[in-house]
Amino acid sequence: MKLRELLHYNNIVIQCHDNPDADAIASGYGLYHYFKMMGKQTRFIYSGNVKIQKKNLVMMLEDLQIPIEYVTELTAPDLLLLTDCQYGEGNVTCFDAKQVAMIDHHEICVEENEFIEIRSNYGSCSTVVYSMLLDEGVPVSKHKELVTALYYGLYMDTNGFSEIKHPYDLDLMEELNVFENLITKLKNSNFSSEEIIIAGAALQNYEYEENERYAIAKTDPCDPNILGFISDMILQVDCIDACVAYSDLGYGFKLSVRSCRRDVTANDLAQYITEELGNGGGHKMKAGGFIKANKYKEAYQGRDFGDYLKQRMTQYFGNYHILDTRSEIIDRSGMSYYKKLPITVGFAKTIDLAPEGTVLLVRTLEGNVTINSDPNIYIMIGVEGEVYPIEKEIFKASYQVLEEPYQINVEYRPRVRNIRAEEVYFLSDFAKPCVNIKENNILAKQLSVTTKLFNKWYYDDYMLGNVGDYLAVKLDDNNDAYIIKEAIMEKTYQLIYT
Ligand SMILES: [Mn+2]
Repeated sequence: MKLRELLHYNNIVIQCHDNPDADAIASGYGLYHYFKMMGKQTRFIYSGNVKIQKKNLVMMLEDLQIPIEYVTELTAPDLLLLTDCQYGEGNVTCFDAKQVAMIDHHEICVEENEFIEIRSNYGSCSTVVYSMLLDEGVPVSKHKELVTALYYGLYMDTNGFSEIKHPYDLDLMEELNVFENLITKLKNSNFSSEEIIIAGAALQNYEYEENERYAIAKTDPCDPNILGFISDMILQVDCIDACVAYSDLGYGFKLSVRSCRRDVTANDLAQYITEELGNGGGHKMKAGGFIKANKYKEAYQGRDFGDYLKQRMTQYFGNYHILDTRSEIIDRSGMSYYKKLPITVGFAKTIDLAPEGTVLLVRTLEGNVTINSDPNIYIMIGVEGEVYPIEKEIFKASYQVLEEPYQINVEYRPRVRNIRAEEVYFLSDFAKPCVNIKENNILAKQLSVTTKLFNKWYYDDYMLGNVGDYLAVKLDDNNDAYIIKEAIMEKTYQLIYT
């Protein structure tokens, strides 16, 4: 769904979930701003049993002059546009409307159609709205109130930017035109005195698992932002290497995950815990997650959530294999020969992007890659928009340049940031297509256990191989091993013989 597709409605009501948080308010305000700007008759509302009371939210509404209204009744508008929630879910009051549309970043709970835009891999709904506004050509950065609201929405939904997931989240986090003083004020009126007591109680009563050195802390109902604070503290305990803090919000469980183990990233752990019940993600040390109450109930009727969590953690820690190619020989038994298919990918010369010696930050769906501009270094762009540097010599020996325009169709087009000049551009605008010409055979087998692979490039981080993904080795170097994701393997390699 694109925002411009909703412009034939005249009477539009934006509604966020009951008991709105900063993200719900900010994303709704972003939408309100857009439809107002396009000359529509627009209202921004919320309902439920309670009006907004939290100090920081009241301050946010006042300082940014966000025209949100509390209502208990609504005359059916032409379009009811829900944000940060889904129609029919327990956390939002349902009003009648001629047409209902929704924008959200939680796990999808409704049937998809052309009026639904749900991006579960985004850290906040503010980020979804931010990218949708950019798609409509709205110069978001110029509207200081708007950027500040969206920035704060993301800040609050990701535990102070620590549990960020998507490259668009990073783009929003780096917006500069925000009211810094207001942000500082808001950040420092985050907890009420009751909430700090709740945090204290959670810190006193966490559960500890000695063998795997992890902890689980439960809080009484509170602002989910307390969770990040609690998990950050617990992780610093000398005998704890991983932890989860959680809170039962009624309509679901909010989780904050931390890890400092080399073989467990918080991101993987959060994804594993929330698998099939919600969504989770973040980074190496910090991640967050959410599990929907109804999905949990369906699957584990009546079971204590703390018990579930403990069992899930035990399962996680006991169920993966670690492979370190620097210290062990890869077992080739059961591997088959595969040939790399000639596939068109993209490349750009770093020197075309910035003068020699410039540090370039390339942002992709998988994270940031730092590459120096150098006449001998090119940047490859893979089929999924993944990016990696390659030496000119190797490139020339392996690829043939094609004389046609380069096209890329991925969720997030890689962006290049010239840190010195503070300029941002699309990598694809500087890229040309090319195709591999070198015979590039490998040995590979499908994994039957979750595998975490360390090699000479992945020393601090591992490459994660799930069941079904492939463990591959180069023919000429037994210890040059890596993981190829199942979907990528099918697209890029062909089986020669087993
Ligand atoms: Mn949200």
